[in-house]
Amino acid sequence: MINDKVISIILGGGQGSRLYPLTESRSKPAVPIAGKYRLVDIPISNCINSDIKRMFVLTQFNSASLNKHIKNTYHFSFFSSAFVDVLAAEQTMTSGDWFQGTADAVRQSMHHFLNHDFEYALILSGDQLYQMDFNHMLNKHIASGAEISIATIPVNAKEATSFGILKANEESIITSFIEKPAAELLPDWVSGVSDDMKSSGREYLASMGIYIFNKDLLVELMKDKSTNDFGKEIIPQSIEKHKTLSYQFEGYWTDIGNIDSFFEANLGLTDNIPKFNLYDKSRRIYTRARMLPTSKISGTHLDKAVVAEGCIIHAAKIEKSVIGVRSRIGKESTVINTYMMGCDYYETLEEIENYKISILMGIGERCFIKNTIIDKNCRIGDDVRINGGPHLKDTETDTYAVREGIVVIKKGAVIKSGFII
Ligand code: ADQ
Ligand code: ADP
Repeated sequence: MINDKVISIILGGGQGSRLYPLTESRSKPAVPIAGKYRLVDIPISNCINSDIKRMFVLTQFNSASLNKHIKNTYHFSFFSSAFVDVLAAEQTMTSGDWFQGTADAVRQSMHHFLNHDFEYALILSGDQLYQMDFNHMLNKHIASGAEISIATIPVNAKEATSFGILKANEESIITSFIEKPAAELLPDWVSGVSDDMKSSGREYLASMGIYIFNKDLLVELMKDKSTNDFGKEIIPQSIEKHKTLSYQFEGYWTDIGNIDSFFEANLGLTDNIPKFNLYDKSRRIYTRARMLPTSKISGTHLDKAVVAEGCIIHAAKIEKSVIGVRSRIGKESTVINTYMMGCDYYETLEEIENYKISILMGIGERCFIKNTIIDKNCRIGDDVRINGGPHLKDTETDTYAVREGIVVIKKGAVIKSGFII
């Protein structure tokens, strides 16, 4: 089987984290999404659903949270060759640095990959929301005789400046590539996308940052230590020398690399028909089975609410919000346009009675919370008002940050009763 000849390499995140403060105390792949999953569950599930069973997650630092999640979630049969290995930037005889970029991350981990038998390396980003069968791409890659394949998707002019943009010929072979072109360069990069796409303004073909490399070529390219990045160096330098296929993807795909897009992607799950389908049996998204009790909700008007397991909710109203595992929300509180990640554990009745701080985990009574991300294990008192929106300037305190109008309450923060943002 062709999948047995593939290893997948998941790029778990660099230093300058655009998801800060969610990445203040954990590595990017461990960031909780959609109420019960972690970012890394998306690429791993896509691999499992494509029967690609050998996965490496490259991360900048070895967070306890990521290791615990992977160890507790992905148990494969004793007789299977499947594994998910977390490889953190490490000091070796030849390198004492953190990963300098995506290609450097792959280069520094190459000795681990070479312990395995493979012909193709599937390189994936760790911060994208999509469901894709990699076998289609793999089959096209092999059939075309390409040495590199890049998954691509049509995008509009506004999006085009933040992606790698390319042109391909009639055989879908890439003829030119530019990483994140300036807006004034765009007119030269209108590509051969379908009329349908053109009429909806999606005239540019963007790289999804998903690559297949033939092993021999990858080994060769990694020998050149002057290249640190796939998008900036490896891809633009390779297309003239090596046959590179554009594999155009038709489904839903979104990059969730910053707070704004992360927030939108999570709230998108509350749509009547979400673009990202968590209910598809054949493309299941896996995560840790927590064996939590069902959620208990009382006196709450719920409208477009996605509520995970194990919650205890007495709120007056929850609208267009994702409420994560073990969340507790007190009486007469209103939660709108909010992603509440939930809690890692419950406080026992004993702890609650003897609690030194009087603020319990979750949201207290009579609060109003809008346009907010509440990280795990936060304690929000009574009568708190958090009204995020474009009127707020970017700022940061010990307990929260504002990014493009979205208030992010930091993990474990205590917000006193009556506090107003
Ligand atoms: P970006 O997403 O901007 O563009 P980059 O910042 O290199 O590129 O990130 C790619 C992936 O690698 C992300 O998942 C990121 O978290 C991870 N990553 C970054 N640096 C890393 C490091 N040092 N170690 C480990 N992981 C790291 C890329 C391509 C574009 C393409 C977009 C699509 O360069 O051409 O259009 O992806 O999203
Ligand atoms: P995150 O990824 O959100 O940063 P972690 O994965 O590090 O969080 O923590 C989640 C785990 O930590 C849970 O499985 C929970 O069992 C455990 N945990 C953390 N703090 C406590 C605590 N005070 N009491 C009991 N369990 C805890």
